[in-house]
Amino acid sequence: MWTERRRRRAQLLLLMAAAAVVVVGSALASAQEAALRVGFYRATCPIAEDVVLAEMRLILMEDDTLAPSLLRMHYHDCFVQGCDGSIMLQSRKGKTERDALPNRSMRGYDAIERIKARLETVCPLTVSCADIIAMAARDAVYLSHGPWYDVETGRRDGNVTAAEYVENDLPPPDSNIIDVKTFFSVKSLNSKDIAVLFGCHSIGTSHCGPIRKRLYNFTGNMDQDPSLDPAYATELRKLCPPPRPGDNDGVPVGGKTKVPLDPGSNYTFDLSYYRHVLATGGLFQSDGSLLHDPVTRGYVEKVANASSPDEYYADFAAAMLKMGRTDVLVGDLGEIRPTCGIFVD
Ligand code: HEM
Ligand SMILES: *[C@@H]1O[C@H](CO)[C@@H](O)[C@H](O)[C@H]1NC(C)=O
Ligand SMILES: *[C@@H]1O[C@H](CO)[C@@H](O)[C@H](O)[C@H]1NC(C)=O
Ligand SMILES: *[C@@H]1O[C@H](CO)[C@@H](O)[C@H](O)[C@H]1NC(C)=O
Ligand SMILES: *[C@@H]1O[C@H](CO)[C@@H](O)[C@H](O)[C@H]1NC(C)=O
Ligand SMILES: CC(=O)N[C@H]1CO[C@H](CO)[C@@H](O)[C@@H]1O
Repeated sequence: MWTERRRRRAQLLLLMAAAAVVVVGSALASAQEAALRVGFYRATCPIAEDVVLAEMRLILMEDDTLAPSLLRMHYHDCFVQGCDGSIMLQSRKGKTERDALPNRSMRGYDAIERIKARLETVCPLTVSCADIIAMAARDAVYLSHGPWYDVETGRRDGNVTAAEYVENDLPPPDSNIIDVKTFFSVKSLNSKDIAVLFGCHSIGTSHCGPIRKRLYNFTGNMDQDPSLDPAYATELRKLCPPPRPGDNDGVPVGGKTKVPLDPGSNYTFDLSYYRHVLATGGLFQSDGSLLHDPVTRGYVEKVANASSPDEYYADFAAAMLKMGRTDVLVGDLGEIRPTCGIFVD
């Protein structure tokens, strides 16, 4: 229902981005990258990262399902309007990123606000919401038994947001590899980055909504996606019953049931996501799409067979830093607010 229109918009955005690169390009990009750095708060708030990690431990002790949610939040923040904390902004008129369709399954806003409140007591008006989201994502991976990496900081917060940006910037779960590559290349992320970052789906769950189509009405003839392993599909159909009339429009998340993205190890950040995709075709069509391109498929096979996670973890750190540099506000741009979820209208 949404892919075609969004694909065309993404292609247009890609052309515009290419044009912009030619005009202002490298000067701006390198100025932005230069301002983000590991340990940005070393002088102004040396305990910032310790406070975030300590608070994250408490938050996840109360609800460990928030780890994947907070990792996902960094991806959504970065892809929509840059990593500028704008995912936290609220609107009385229902017009922000928080109000958009993919956000109906987004969680963790209170956790970010809680970390921000702690930081305001120790270093008032110093640490941006965008950086808190980036640090929380890193800590979420680490506390899910994944790798630690040095996170870059120095982002400032934006106050511009719109629900429609979300639809334009985030690929939908029924994307094929061409769509995925188009959306990611707008953010200067290449095929390897895609294959690496999709490993985020090693933790967390999905509602039934995003997979209903591939289970029950793949081509519109009440059929099942043939690229999905039949045994896995049977298991998913048990968890996610057929949609009732109106479900696809009225209840985008598709009920309360949640299914693991990486069955068997959904709260452990590890390499099993890649074995899962190879064996079953993955939960979303976008996960399975990794198998339909030589570069991404080669990467999936390599990681699935890896005897040690070290190389993947190094790739993951590099790709997360790259994603974390997307359209950031640095220097005099943006602002540092006392709270993150301010109302913009
Ligand atoms: C084509 C790209 C992607 C698509 C289509 C996609 C789609 C989705 C969907 C539909 C969900 C389930 C939401 C729900 O119903 O609850 C989800 C969950 C998740 N996504 Fe992605 N995603 C993509 C890329 C990424 C990337 C690059 C990351 C990390 C950097 C990421 C991290 C996560 C995590 C951790 C969850 C679990 C959230 C939770 O348990 O609350 N995703 N994704
Ligand atoms: C199946 O898909 C077709 C084509 O998109 C649509 O017209 C039909 O209403 C769908 N059926 C159900 C039960 O969702
Ligand atoms: C995986 O997710 C499902 C659904 O949320 C949950 O019931 C199950 O306990 C999780 N498994 C693990 C190993 O945490
Ligand atoms: C890696 O995995 C693929 C798919 O399971 C398999 O065909 C291939 O032989 C494996 N390669 C190595 C080097 O183990
Ligand atoms: C957004 O931030 C700019 C400064 O960065 C400020 O001038 C403007 O008033 C802010 N707008 C809103 C709606 O808060
Ligand atoms: C968590 C959150 O802010 N969810 C919002 C997503 O969008 C719907 C529809 O606009 C809002 O009602 C939710 O509050």
